Amino acid sequence: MLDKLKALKKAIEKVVDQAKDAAGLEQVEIEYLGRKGKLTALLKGVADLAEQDRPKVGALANQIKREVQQLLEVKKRALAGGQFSVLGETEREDVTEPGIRPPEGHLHIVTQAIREITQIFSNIGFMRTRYPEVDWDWYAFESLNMPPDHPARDEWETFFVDAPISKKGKMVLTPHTSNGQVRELERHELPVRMISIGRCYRRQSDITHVPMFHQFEGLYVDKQVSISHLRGVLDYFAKEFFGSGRTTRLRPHHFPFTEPSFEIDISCGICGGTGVGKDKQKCRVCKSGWLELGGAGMVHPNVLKAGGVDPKKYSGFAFGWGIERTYMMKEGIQIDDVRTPYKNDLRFLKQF
Ligand code: FA5
Repeated sequence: MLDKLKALKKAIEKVVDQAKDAAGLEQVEIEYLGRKGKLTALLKGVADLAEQDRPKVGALANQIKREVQQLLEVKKRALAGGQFSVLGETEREDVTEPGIRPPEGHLHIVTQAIREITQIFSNIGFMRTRYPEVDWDWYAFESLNMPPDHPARDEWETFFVDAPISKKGKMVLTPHTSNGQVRELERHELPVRMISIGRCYRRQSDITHVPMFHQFEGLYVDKQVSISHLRGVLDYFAKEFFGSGRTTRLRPHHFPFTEPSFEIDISCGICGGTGVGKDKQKCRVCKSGWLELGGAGMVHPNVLKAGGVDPKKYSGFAFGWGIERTYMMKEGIQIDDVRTPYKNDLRFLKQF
């Protein structure tokens, strides 16, 4: 048995050496190591040996099997390497061949909306500004005519930051972009025509609310600014952004930092302003044919004062709208849940 094994090893070494390509080598492997291979048969025969011979012969048989496997592997690599060196000699890279285009992304729909909104307002002289997303309570609430304990603060469901308290109060994740109003007035450059766009944070999540969203805040302060100016600017924006077929309405409302105050609604783009969805049930987005886009009003005298502006000489209007909701209401955009753009589902995002 031992002699047979040694002879077989020699025979394998010879045929492996002579193999010219991968197919030939595979043939050798099948012939000797396959299920019915010659070496496999010898290995099986070890079990029939007398008990005292089995350990010695078994060990040698396994050792030979390992050596043969190694030999095959080395030869396989040698043949593959050879193949590439031949390719290197016979083939050339064609640098004129068109490349493979990598997948290309695009701006997120919120960024697209921010750019469009910025452009529309810049056409009528509003300058884009940015104010902190983490700000003092003074700018987010108190300077806006909302002293501590003012009940209106509840509506903003604010995240407070665990930071040292300063003269300007606690730190908050800004729940609206209105913190930019007094910050802009403090620059003392009148008249003001600001469009401030930024992220806002509130403890809310449902079909029309996300915990992180964006607002654009308009502020116009000059001599003799009236509600007509406010209506004119908002109508201009609505026509530019949504198209002439849509209508807006002002509803009386209360904000502590504007007087009088309004909420602005737009006819719903999902149900066409009817309030009834495709399933003949109430439209799941607006429920009434109108969707609230944001608030607006004439800047409260106390806010002008907090920003160092004399309310006897100057007046102004302000508005703050949600970008996600505004985009949802755009012509042809059928997004029926404000959370969808933030799910990072490429099948959805690729459509825009
Ligand atoms: C305000 O935030 C006021 N600062 C707006 C304002 C500015 C009024 C200037 C007067 C003058 P309100 O809480 O209603 O108001 O939010 C304004 C808009 O932000 C909403 O109409 C909605 O479009 C959007 N919004 C608010 N919360 C969320 C949210 N959690 N997710 C998505 N959008 C939101």
